[in-house]
Amino acid sequence: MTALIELQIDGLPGPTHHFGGLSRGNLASQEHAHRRSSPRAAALQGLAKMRRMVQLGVPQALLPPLERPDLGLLRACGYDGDDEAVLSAAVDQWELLQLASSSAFMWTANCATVVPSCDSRDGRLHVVPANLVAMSHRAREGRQRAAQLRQLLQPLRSVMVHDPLPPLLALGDEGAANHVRLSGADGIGQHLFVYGRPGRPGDSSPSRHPARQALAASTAVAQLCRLDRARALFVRQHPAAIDAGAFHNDVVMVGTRDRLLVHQGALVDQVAVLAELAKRVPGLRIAEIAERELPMAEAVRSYLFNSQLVMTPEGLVLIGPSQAGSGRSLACLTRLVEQGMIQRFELMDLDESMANGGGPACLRLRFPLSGDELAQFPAGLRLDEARITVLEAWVTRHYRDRLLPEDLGDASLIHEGRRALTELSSLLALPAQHG
Ligand code: SUG
Repeated sequence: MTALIELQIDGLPGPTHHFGGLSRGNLASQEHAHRRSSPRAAALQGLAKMRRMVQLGVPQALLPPLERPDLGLLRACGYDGDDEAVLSAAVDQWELLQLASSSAFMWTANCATVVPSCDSRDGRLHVVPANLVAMSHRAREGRQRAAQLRQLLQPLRSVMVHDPLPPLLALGDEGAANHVRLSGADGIGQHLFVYGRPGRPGDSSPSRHPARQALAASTAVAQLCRLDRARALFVRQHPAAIDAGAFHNDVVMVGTRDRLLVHQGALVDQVAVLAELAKRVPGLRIAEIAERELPMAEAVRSYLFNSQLVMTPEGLVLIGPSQAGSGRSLACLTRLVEQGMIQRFELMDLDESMANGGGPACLRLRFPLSGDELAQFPAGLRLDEARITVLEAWVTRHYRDRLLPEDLGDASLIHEGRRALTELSSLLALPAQHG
């Protein structure tokens, strides 16, 4: 059994990072709607997390931002002329302008589902970019990411980047935010796919907030990834969890290898699901946090479960958001250390991302790779501390310190964004990307 190395691929917000209030059911996005944002702080906070990973000895890479404003979207709506004219003409179409300016691609957990080559029947590393159709401001990401990933991951011989699933609500796919790969001592991967939309007879809908992931999408993704049925389990997010603000399963669950941390109210039939997982994953250790220890509403506020669990030379370290550093969330973390579930934890300030509902785990996509695959991974995307220092200077040069929603109509953002991306491509020695 070849040992898998988990590469963390983080996204970065672009220069139009703002609080659009665009995600219904995402309580932080609603609460911070239309406040002033700091694209620069958002990017620097993300880079600080990446730096910490590198310092911990965790392999880390970066996925460059997509180009925004998305003038292609505006042109498709009939706005024409040169780029400035297109943006200026759309200024009174407030909602459309926000959709075109969304920087939500920064949360790369939603970018794709990844199945390692040791788990697929054809021995390929499968990447299925998520179609993200549930939210209009994210639905353009899928095809754009697929094109970007195909271009950037070319050196990886085993990789197969699929097309996103067809853009149907009934095939709504949110990527790795609703997928957990576990493996026990035998190294065999077990894949937990969590769907939210009613998918089987008798499934009820959440009553307050929309569910995003469809069962049909999860099964399609598993099929595209050539996963044997015996390696995949399809389970349902609890509608009450969605109604409490867990719009993605990774707001109430995180797992890796033989560890699973989960809130008691995360899933329908949770007792049976956890028993089945324990059967399938030899040596699996489950920390199920009870409602009385940490009420669901508090778990959603602190984003405790949206932490990263990373393997380091000193053992499994949990990287969580600073919001989890007090009250009952802190007590849970302390207990996890005492129980030996994790070696220790560190909390980070990711406030600009958190204010839009994105914690540490939302900001990264995990690529489980063999040693050979890691060696083939594009060097331009890999990060070390020196490169992160260069990127911090790049952010400071190109990202505004403050952005108000009404600034989104400012045509200079088009040029600022392009200059930033062009320079990033040359800093990382990547092929230039536009469109
Ligand atoms: O899709 N927020 C994102 C947050 C994604 C978090 N990802 C994971 N849990 N994996 C979303 O709801 C808010 C954008 C705004 O309101 O401007 C936003 O899209």
